[in-house]
Amino acid sequence: LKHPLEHTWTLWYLENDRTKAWEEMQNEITSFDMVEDFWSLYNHIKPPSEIKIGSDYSLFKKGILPMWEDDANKFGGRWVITLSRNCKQELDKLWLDVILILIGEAFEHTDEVCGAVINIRGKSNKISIWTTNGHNELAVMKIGHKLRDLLTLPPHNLHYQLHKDSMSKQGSLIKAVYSV
Ligand code: M7G
Repeated sequence: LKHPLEHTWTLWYLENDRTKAWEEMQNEITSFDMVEDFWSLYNHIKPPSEIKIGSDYSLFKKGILPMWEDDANKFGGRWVITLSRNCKQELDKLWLDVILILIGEAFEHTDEVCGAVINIRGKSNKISIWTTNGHNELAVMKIGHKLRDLLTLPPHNLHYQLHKDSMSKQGSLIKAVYSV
């Protein structure tokens, strides 16, 4: 007997390739809706610490593309954790914890959650949790506090950025609309 998840989730892998447009670099890997199927997938793929610099994994609710442009994301934003020089085990554990929080629906306001992304960028890796409405301050803040508590992050490490600000960013700074 398998154990169903609340939602069906899709795993995406982005491999950096300068000959392609950004959207074309996203590859849909597979979807799952059972706890046991999640673990067989997880045990079968490389952990984030082993994938190439410039790559991303994204885990989104089935039907939501891991892109700002998707209807579920276009008014949304992300809680970002920036990880500078983490050890491999810490990076992999944090990503697994984020996934388990998402698929285990450990939040109130889980309807607001779209997915999560890990960007492997060498010096500073990022893990972000994407939500659907950046102006739903109550839900966004509840999710931020829950993440901070469950992931036992030190204060002032989680910053919420609107995707519309990421889209139009000038230089590398994207303003945070909330922080916890
Ligand atoms: P990133 O990979 O999110 O972060 O964005 P990084 O700066 O740490 O590498 C890098 C670039 O990828 C952006 O400036 C965009 O050109 C492109 N990009 C990233 N995202 C998440 C999107 C997206 O959702 N849609 C589109 N069209 N381009 C994106």
